[in-house]
Amino acid sequence: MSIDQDRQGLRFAIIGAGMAGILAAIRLHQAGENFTVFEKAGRLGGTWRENRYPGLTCDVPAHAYTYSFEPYAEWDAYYAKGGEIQTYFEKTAEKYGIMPHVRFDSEVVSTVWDDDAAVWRLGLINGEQVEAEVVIAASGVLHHPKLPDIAGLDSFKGRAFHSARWQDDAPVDGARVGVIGNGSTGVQIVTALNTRAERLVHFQRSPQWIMPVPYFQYSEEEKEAFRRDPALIDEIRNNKEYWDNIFRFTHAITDTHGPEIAAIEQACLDNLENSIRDPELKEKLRPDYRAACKRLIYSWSYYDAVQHPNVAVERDRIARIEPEGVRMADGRLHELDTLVLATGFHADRFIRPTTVLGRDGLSLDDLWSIRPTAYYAVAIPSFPNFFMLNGPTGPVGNFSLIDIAERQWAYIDQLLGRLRSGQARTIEPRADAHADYEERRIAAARTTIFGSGCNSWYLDATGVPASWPWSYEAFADAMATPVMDDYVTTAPAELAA
Ligand code: NA7
Repeated sequence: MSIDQDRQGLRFAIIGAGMAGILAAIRLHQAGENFTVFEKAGRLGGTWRENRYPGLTCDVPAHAYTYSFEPYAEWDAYYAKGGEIQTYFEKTAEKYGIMPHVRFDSEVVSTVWDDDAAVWRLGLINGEQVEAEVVIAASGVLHHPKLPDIAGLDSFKGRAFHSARWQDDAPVDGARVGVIGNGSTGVQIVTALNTRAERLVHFQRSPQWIMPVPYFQYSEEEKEAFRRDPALIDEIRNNKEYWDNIFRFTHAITDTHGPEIAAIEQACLDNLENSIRDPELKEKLRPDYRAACKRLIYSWSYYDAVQHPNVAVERDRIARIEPEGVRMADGRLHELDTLVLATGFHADRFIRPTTVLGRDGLSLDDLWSIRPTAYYAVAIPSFPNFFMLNGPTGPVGNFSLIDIAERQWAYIDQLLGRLRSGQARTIEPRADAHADYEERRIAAARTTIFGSGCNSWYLDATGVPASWPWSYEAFADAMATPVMDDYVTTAPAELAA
C-alpha cells in the first residue's frame, strides 16, 4: 500500500505511529484526508512499545494521559503502567480505523522537498519512494538510547543493556543487579526490583528531588461507573486541582524565586526528611541543585525501596566496569549478574537520522548544527508543508504530552486549512519570525529553573534549555491561534501561472 496516488487533493505522510502520529492519523481520518503513517517498527506505540522495563509507569495521572476525545475506563490505578498504555493506543488506533493506514517496518530514511512539484519525496528503508504534499513528523523525542561512556563496559561478563532494550531473560530474581542512572527510569526500575533482586545497587551520579504523589488502585466498581458514565472521567481530567498544579508547576519553572518553586522544593525536602531514617543515606540522597532543574521525579515508593535491606545506594564515582561488576574509584567492587543502563536518551535527535532536505537542498542537520529548533515547536523556515508534533522547543515537564500534541495539532490544522482550502500550495514560517522566536525563547530559557545549573536532557549542546520557556497558559494561547502573518505561502500553481 502507498499513499493513494489516484485521489485528488493532498497526500499526507505521517512519520511515526506513537502517541502523536496516532493522533494526527485520527484527525486526518476524521477529516476524510488521504494519509499514510510510516512506522519503523512492527508495532505502534512509540515510547510505550520500546520501553518494557519492570516498573514502567507514566508519571502523568492515567486519566490525564489519554486523548481528550477518547476517555478510558480501564486504568488500574491513578498512574498507568506502560503495558496498559500500549494497550490503550492499540485499542484507540483500531477503534478509529487507523490500522489499515499504517505501514509497519517502513522506516523513512529520507524526505526531500521538490520545489517545482511542491511535494516531499520520501525514501523508505526498502528503497521504495513515495510522495506527499504534507509531512507530519511525529517521530518522538526520547528514542535514541544513550549509553554511558564508562571504561570497560564491553568487558562485563554478565548481562548489560540499556533500559529501553530490556532483556526479559536477564537474571533479576534472586540475582545481583546494578542500575546506573536515577532519572525517572532508574528510579522506577529500582522501585520495581528492590524485593526481587538478591542485591540491588543503585548507582547515582547526582541525587534526585523526589516529589511524593498519591497512588491508589481503581476498584472494579469505579471502573464500571467510568464505563457507564464517561463524564466521571472528564471530571477527573478537568479537575481544578490537577490543572492548578500544572499551572503552578510551569510558574515554578519560569519564576525561579517565586512561591511555587519554593513550595515544590519544600515538599521534596520534607519527603526526604520524613521518609529516610538513616542519616547517612539521607545525605547521600540530598540533591545539591534546585528542585525541578532536572525533570522532577514523581514517586510514592522510591524512598521505601532504597531502604529495603537488599538495596544499596552508591554515590561514589565509578572507575570502570570489569568482567565481574562495577569498580568504584575508591577500589571497591560491586559484583553483579545484571547491569541496567538507565542512562537516558539523545534528546536532540528528533526525526534524525532521517535525512530531511528542504527548499534548495537545505538539510535539517545543517540547520540544526547548533541546536534543534522549530518555530513555536511545529514548523521550520525553508521546510514547506512540514510540521512537527512534540518537536524541538516544545513544553517539557511533569504534564501530559498528549495534551501538548493535541494543542499543537489544533495549531497545525489551522495552517493546513490554507492548503486544504486551495488558498495556498505551500506554507512555512518566515525566517525572521523564527529568528525572533528563537531569540526570545533562548533569552527566556536561560532564566528558567532548567538553566539554574544542573545537567539534564532538557539542555541543548550549548547548555541552553531546549524547551518552551514560558507558562503553560502562554503555550495554550499560542497554539490556539497561529499568527498567520508569520507564515509565508505560495499560491496554487493555477493562480501563480
Ligand atoms: P534521564 O532522566 O536522562 O536520566 C539519565 C540518568 O543516567 C541520570 O541519572 C544521569 O545522571 C545518569 N547517567 C547518564 N550517564 C551516566 C554516566 N556516564 N555515569 C553515571 N550516570 C550516568 O533518563 P531517564 O530514562 O531516566 O528518563 C528520561 C525521561 O523519560 C524522563 O525525564 C521522563 O520524561 C521519561 P546525571 O543526572 O546526569 O548525573
